[in-house]
Amino acid sequence: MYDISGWRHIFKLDPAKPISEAALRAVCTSETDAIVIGGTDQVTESNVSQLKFRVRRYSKPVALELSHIDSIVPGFDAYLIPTVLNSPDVTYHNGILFDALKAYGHLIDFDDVVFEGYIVLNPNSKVGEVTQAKTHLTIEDVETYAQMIESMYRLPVMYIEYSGTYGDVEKVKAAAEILSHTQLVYGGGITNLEEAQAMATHAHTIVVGNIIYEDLNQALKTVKIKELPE
Ligand code: 1GP
Repeated sequence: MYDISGWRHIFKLDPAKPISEAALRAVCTSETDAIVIGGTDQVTESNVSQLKFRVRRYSKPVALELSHIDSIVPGFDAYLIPTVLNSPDVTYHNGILFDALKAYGHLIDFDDVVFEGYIVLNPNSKVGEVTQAKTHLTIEDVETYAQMIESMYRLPVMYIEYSGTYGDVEKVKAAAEILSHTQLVYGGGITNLEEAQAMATHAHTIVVGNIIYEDLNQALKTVKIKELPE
């Protein structure tokens, strides 16, 4: 299994969104730990390949977060495989994974794979709509998922996903208090350093996406969380 435990800050690039060469250079030469390519809508083999090719010119580790079987592209350092545990649709637990293994299992190097236990908490996000995730979770529910992910499924990563909106710090904190070795990743709605810091106080890793396309300078400032004590 690929080890992402050293990643405190991730920039997530959406292959469906255009990004200028200058902006890409700023993102890839920043102090971020890694670039993840992933999205929910209009992710194709072609736009994933093109973005990978452009990001590969820099020395950052680059991972593909899998959402569609038809956009699996070789040549990434790591493959992040989400399983959305609060979706009632098994497609998003193991259905896409089953199809991926059936088609590509013989080609997969499992040393490059990271399995992520996702909890989707924003009902209005694309991922929330697609997976129909049960997003109205209490703190106790989030704690229960944390226990399930770490002690039962024994997944290396718990990903609290608020994609597009800033989440409830108390829920992130509650999950962090349950987890002792599963890596807690937070993503969603981070637009500045203060928000990044508030989440990074509890989550081991924060993911910054949208703001790259809306306000690049604010996005770049979020890497300063790496100066926080772990
Ligand atoms: C999305 O968690 C990431 O998968 C980041 O969310 O795009 O809202 O920053 P944002």
